[in-house]
Amino acid sequence: MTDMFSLKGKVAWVTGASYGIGFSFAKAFHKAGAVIVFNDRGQEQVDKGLAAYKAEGIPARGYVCDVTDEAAVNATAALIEKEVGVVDILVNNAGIIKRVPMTEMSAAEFRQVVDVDLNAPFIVAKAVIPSMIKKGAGKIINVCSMMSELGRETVSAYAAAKGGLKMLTKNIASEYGEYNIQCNGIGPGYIETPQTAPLREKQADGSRHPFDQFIIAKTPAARWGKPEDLEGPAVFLASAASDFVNGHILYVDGGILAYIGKQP
Ligand code: NAP
Ligand code: GCO
Repeated sequence: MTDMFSLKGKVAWVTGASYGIGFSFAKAFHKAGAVIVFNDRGQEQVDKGLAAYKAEGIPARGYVCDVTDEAAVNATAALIEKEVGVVDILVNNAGIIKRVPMTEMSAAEFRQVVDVDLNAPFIVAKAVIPSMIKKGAGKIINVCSMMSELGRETVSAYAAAKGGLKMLTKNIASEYGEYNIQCNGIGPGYIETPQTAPLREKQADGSRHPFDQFIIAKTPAARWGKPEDLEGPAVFLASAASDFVNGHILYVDGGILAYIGKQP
């Protein structure tokens, strides 16, 4: 039974994985036997990531690549294939958020978020699919969000991008399923990472941030998620255990999407 969750001999590329959720995906894939490849925007971030992986005993390969730069992505994909091997598992993890009321957000800011969170997953998936087709198999996991299903104040660009990423996931599944490529999404709930740190900052009086309290009340598990909570679901979607799962968004949210929220 455990063999179907093995990633032994697989090359896994996790984008934007120097830290945060991507780092946890990579750690889990390593534990399951995969060879880890990651990228980040600058050499400094890549070096920090390499040091972090080394500290965990993970011989990861790091590449400098801005995922919004199509030429850089194509060059990096070719270099990975030459230096490491065909990418068997791609996780489109790199992402940004800008929390600005829509009427105060510039079109340039909106485009920047969509560029990283939606256009880049298209670019990177397009770069690896041809070799997956030649190999006869592949796994693509797009990191979606609660905002693939829900809106909230100040995250219009992010929600639009993550909603689009949900549909891009379904379309890649539809277009390339016949080549034994499975494309699924993983939708983390509210996870404790640098990206959500502003939402969890302690107040001046030492009390919890109002949004922190809100998420606790909205989550049946009554806690924020940790990146480690995503490791099992990610290995499932990256492994043979999910070979007949395609176009699915697996929400790992402690139950937020199922729950009206605790009565105040
Ligand atoms: P994070 O801590 O902000 O990390 C994001 C990573 O993406 C960083 O390594 C960042 O590198 C990299 N990145 C950003 N723009 C990039 C670009 N243009 N090219 C290459 N790398 C880039 O975020 P996180 O919380 O780990 O989130 C990871 C993914 O999960 C994102 O897609 C996010 O939307 C999604 N997500 C997060 C949560 C949550 O609650 N945290 C929940 C649902 C979904 P730099 O250091 O260079 O910026
Ligand atoms: C926010 C948060 C969320 C999380 C995540 C939830 O401001 O609402 O940053 O967007 O990052 O995407 O699934």
